[in-house]
Amino acid sequence: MYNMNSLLNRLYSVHLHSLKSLSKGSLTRKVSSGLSRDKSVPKLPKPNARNILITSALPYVNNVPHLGNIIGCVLSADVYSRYCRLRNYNSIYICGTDEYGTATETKALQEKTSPKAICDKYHALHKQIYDWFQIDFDVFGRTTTEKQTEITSAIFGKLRENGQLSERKVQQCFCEQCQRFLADRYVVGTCPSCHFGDARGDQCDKCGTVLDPEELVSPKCAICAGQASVKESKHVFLDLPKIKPELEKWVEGRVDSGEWSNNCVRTTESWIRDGIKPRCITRDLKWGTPVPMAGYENKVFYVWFDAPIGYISITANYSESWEKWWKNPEEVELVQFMGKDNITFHTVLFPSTLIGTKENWTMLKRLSSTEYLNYEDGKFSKSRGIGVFGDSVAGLNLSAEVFRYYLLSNRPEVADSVFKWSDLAEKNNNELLANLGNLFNRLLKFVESKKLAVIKSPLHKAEHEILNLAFLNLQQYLSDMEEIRLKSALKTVMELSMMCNKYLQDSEFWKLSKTDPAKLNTVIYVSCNLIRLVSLLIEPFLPSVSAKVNSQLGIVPSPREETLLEELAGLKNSEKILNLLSPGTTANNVQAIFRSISPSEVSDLKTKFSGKQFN
Ligand code: 2FM
Ligand code: ZN
Repeated sequence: MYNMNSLLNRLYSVHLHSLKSLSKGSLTRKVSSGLSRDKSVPKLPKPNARNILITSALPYVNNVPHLGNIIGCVLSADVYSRYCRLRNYNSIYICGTDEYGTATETKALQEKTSPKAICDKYHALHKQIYDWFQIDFDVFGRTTTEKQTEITSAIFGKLRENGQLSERKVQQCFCEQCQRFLADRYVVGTCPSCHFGDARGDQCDKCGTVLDPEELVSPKCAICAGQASVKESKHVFLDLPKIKPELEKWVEGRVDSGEWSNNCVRTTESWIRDGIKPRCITRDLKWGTPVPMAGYENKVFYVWFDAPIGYISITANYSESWEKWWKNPEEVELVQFMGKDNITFHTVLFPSTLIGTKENWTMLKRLSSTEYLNYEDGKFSKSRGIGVFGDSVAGLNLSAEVFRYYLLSNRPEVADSVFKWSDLAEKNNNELLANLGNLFNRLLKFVESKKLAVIKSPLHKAEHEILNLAFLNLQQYLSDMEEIRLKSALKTVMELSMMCNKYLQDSEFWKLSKTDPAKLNTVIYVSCNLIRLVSLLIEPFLPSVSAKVNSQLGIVPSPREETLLEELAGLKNSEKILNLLSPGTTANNVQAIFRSISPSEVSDLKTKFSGKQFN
């Protein structure tokens, strides 16, 4: 549980600087309307609005995502996207499945079907899993579309026109046994840089070096473990050294803005220093985006060349006016979420492709990356049945809120973190149930059972204190969310909830109807409004918890409610928090939102996901 003193210190240390910059942004910005969540009408950038284009790394279609994948991108981006909507920013959240490549071809062979059928099946599975986790995309598309071919061809054409491409014969890994050229990830061997013995052909998981498979020492076929031989094949290369000066200028600007994390800056700079050489962008494969060039009929684009173009083509399938998002750097902020192994593809390779076209693309502004989430004492492994995968959560009698809360409060923001069932249960019991659930349930049950209502009432010392703390807490939350420090923002809301619990406990509200009815009115007035505040701030993290609390308070969705956070961000003093609820608000149909998780459940869950289900 929390320590009250350290909590107060943390709140009081909110820098004046961040308060000023926040209020400057929020008070002067024109609030645009666009309140409806009607997804059939695509959103487009608007003048004088903050237009934010949010993407989550496109998950590989052939993998069932595990909890680490979910917190790594789609869930983190969802929280930020929900926050942006509450601030009435004009944002869209784009994601979809990354469907091309050998992995899909291999899966199709395993399942005795076509790559297309694999993509259809697993795209639907991904969508179902993300729906369960309440991930609210504006569009969840896929990369195997005509628009993808069209836009990739156009980008390729521009690169060619601008002399950014060259052709070379390359020696390439070939498996005699499988009789096929091996895609990068299907070659394994020793990393030439750190000598790790199990490096993949595209990247070493140990030292992070981006590799070409021929660079591996003793390369082997990852499918049949046979020795990989090397054969000659002709390929197209993107001339990164030629693009380097412009890329460096752009990266410097981004680094100076302070909007990239240290990890992101370090990884990018070291790659630019050591890794800038012509990069092969075609492959000997069938399942991919065709290369529009004579002599390349049997080849396709390298997945890491065309997958990021997927962000653009998915947007293009959402709206014909996609260029208003993607070729509009003056008006659009591009914010991208991903796991740490994806950083250089988004800060070097994709930006170089865009720069090379000499067109006016919307370039990456802010990147939020995560480290890895491990599982209990090791790693998630679908094949060994270790860890929790998205297709097995629905039947566990645990709500999406519990997973969202645990994953977000344990988000591997600056270092790897570990999923532990005992920890999940502890956080559920001590934080969700004993802190947040207690605040909502205890007070609202009391208001309902005593038939009380919110009445404007005089404030005393305790009320001024808690409102001032809530105001500081709100500023801290806003500054965290703007900087995408999601874990810290969530902690801030939980601290606010704890302070409200303390205020209520100190008021001894349960005795007041007899001893001091006027004070009871004050306590109900203040604490119900504070509950509304907590429920609003928790909404990006736990949307259905918020919806339940709102429904118990009789709040119906309305334009004001949908963007209430923008109104709050403009407040200059704490007493305005008391305008959140209309006078006369009551509580109805109050029910507990959380339940306790017992030690025996923990032990059953641990056994179930320890790989034993396959024994
Ligand atoms: O690492 C991955 O899961 C990739 N499928 C991410 C692609 S992100 C984007 F570039 F498409
Ligand atoms: Zn092989």
